[in-house]
Amino acid sequence: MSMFCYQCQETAKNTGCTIKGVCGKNEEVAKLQDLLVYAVKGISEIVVKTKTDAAELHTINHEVLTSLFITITNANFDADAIETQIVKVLGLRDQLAKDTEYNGNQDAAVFTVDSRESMLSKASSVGVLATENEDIRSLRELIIYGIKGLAAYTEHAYNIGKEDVSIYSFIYEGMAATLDNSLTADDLVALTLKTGEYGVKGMALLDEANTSRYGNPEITSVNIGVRKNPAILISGHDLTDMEQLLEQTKGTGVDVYTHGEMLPAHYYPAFKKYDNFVGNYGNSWWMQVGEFESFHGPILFTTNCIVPPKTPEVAGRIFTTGAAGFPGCPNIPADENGKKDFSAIIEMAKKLPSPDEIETGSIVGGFAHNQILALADKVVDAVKSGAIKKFFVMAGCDGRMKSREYYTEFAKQLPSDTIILTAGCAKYRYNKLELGDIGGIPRVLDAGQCNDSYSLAVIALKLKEVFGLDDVNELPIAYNIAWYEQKAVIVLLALLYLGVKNIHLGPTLPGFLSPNVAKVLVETFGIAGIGTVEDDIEFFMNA
Ligand code: SF4
Ligand code: SF3
Repeated sequence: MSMFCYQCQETAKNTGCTIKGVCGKNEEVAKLQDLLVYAVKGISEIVVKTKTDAAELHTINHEVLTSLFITITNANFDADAIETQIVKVLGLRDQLAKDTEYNGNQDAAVFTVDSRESMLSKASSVGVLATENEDIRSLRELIIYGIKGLAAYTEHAYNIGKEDVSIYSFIYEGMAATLDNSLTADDLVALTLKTGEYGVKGMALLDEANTSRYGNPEITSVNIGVRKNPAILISGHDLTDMEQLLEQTKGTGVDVYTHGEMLPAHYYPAFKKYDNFVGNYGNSWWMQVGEFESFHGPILFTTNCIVPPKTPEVAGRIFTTGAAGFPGCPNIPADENGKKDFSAIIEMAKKLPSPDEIETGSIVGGFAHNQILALADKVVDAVKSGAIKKFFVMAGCDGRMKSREYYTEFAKQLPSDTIILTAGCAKYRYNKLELGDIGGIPRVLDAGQCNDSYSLAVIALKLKEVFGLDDVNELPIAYNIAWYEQKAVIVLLALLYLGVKNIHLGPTLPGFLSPNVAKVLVETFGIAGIGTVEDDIEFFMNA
């Protein structure tokens, strides 16, 4: 077996990618990512064993976030960039060991490598399969994937200047625990819930960072057509990149469009002032194949999800920044103040044709917690009068599997007295359907990016309070969540931590859940997969 990865929903046969990733990740990249995760475990071991205060580790904290983010599905396919990060992290690890007088011998904290070859060879013995017991392996990976998602959200908050040292301390605790052979399955289940607790903290921190800097998302109609100017497409989740791109393009005659998970940027008041911020082009991440061709202008990836470009023409227009990377595509660095120079992208845009129109019209979103709570009276009245029977939280990810048509069909067949609460790229499966409204409340309420699932939790907790209920599960809310990558894992763990039960997860249950771990999740939390649209709607409506 040349590689092993089972961290995402598209993993081969739902058991593991072993020759090449379904995502396009090759063996070399997969192994280097395994080694980078292992190096982070080594740093974590040193921090935990020497009881070092994370507040003193500024550079290391940030590099740990970036390293974990790099290993998220579809974030970085660039072996050279990952090797550079490994070298950097090992240097920091060794300096930390010296400074803290670490005298342990945990391999992750002490191993050395001196070439690409030695890295690949080392990686072969430290990947996912290094843990032999399949239940322990499953729980360790569940924790690591949750932490990867947490690291991504924490990195976005960091970029806005918001930090919470307790999150870094937890990341070290959690990553170090995955090396600790004395921990039992029960210990790891407890740590899984703790990961969810920090998931809530991380999403709350990012929410605070985004809204304090860019204002509270508000109801917004987003244009999905095009204008005739040259243009740049920006994808991913990082709003500081969004801000800098808008600042640098204003007055240049170059328009800016969002793709995929960047769509919710339109909902923030701070970005509405830019005349060249035109709209959203296309759909969710996997539709970039095709949509990037007809866009014609340069594309900036601020995070996942990158699909390896099919033609050199498209590849030649792709730029990355932050943790994102693709071989041959420039990665635009930040200076010590976080400033990035996007002039190369802007100059390229000026020489290229304007985008082809692929749709016209608009979509409506911006229903994050502040906006929904402003409408709370209306929502509560509609529930009391019976105009709204049930809410369906359908947050999460989209993906290319045909089985995801389930979500479009599910949205179409839901009774007209139900409301869909969404966040993340999952929304593209139904956000352009004509589902109407209930007394002026649209039937699809988009809170924003996947991290804005936090908003949906805040809304649920608020409704619980308004209706005077003891348990969030007594609300007329059903959870039918679509997952793909590790950010969805932290969203799921956060919901479990908040006490939400009976979440249905699809289109398949994670391949990394061993039968026993899956059983614990089913028995303790009522987690279930999906069935047919008809059966599931009937089940949810009668639950
Ligand atoms: Fe396979 Fe997903 Fe891992 Fe890519 S990220 S190698 S598709 S499991
Ligand atoms: Fe989508 Fe990749 Fe997960 Fe942020 S962009 S939700 S899949």
